[in-house]
Amino acid sequence: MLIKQPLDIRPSDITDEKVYLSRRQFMRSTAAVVAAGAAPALLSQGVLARENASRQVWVRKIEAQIAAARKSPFSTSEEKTPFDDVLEYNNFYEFGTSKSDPYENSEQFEIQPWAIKVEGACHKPGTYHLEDLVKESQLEERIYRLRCVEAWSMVIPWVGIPLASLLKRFEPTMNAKYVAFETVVRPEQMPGQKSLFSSIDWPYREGLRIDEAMHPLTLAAVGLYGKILPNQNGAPIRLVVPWKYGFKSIKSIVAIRFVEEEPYTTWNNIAPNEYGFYANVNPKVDHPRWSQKSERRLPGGLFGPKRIETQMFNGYAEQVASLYSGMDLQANY
Ligand SMILES: Nc1nc2c(c(=O)[nH]1)N[C@H]1C(S)=C(S)[C@@H](COP(=O)(O)O)O[C@H]1N2
Ligand SMILES: [Mo]
Repeated sequence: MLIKQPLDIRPSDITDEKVYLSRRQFMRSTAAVVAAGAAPALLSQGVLARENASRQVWVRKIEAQIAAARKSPFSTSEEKTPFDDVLEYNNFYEFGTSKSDPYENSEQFEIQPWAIKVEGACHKPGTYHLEDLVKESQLEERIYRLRCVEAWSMVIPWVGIPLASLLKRFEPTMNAKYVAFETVVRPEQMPGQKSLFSSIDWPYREGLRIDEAMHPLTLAAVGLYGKILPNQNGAPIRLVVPWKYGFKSIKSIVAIRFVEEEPYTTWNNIAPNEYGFYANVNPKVDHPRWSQKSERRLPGGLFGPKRIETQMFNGYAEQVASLYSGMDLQANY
């Protein structure tokens, strides 16, 4: 019996993640059945080794492209948050709700191959393989401030594709007023999605107005600190919208949908009075339970936390304020 191995599967063969996943599960269970029989270990090891090899080839390719990323004038010269802090202090509820959970629980998460479903108001809907999308893109390094709604912040050197250039390939139509994004659902690899106590109705969903999505600052990140994006930071592809609270920057994206109405977004739906659709960083609009006037910049100093003032639009007002001219930012928080 012939079973296609990952190395033989070309991106064009991959139609749908579900199809792929069942193929992979099939391979696993086949391996398991064979393992129970005559020539066990060798065969199942062969399958795993090929999966590993395929992943490594992919990582090498993408990291070569990351190394060749173009520097951006949008980068801040502020001191970067050290790599370890970026890796070990995260919000990624799919892996658990405490800050160290994503680091501790995401090691088994599989990022290759990765398909993205593109739907809605565009001329080129379909299922795209991430490998193809990245291969045909010029990557940029963007050192951005990241301001979480919980009032902590970091400075992170991302590498990615300007979202506008990615979205333009799908040729959105005039009806595309918003873009909706979804994170993968994979409870077998994401313990937070199995939790009975989760307040989130999976998948995690986010969205932007089309002009926000097309703004030159908006990035689809595939790397950070010159490496492929770590699992806990939203591998293999996540949004980075630097003038908005961190929860808008959705991780591990598997679906992009061009829509006419403001889409469902996860935190806005859980607590609309606390988390708006816009979620622009704004020191003048406090969270109902805490002030947004200042933030804790990570890491802390020798003598305790480093408190700094929060800037309007997280310091990107010059570039983005015009997107909201005439809008009441107290009402549209
Ligand atoms: N799918 C998904 N995306 C997510 C989150 C999440 O829980 N799930 N958390 C958000 C929040 S609240 C923040 S602050 C940033 C954190 O990104 P980082 O862990 O890479 O610093 O990711 C955002 N994207
Ligand atoms: Mo956040």
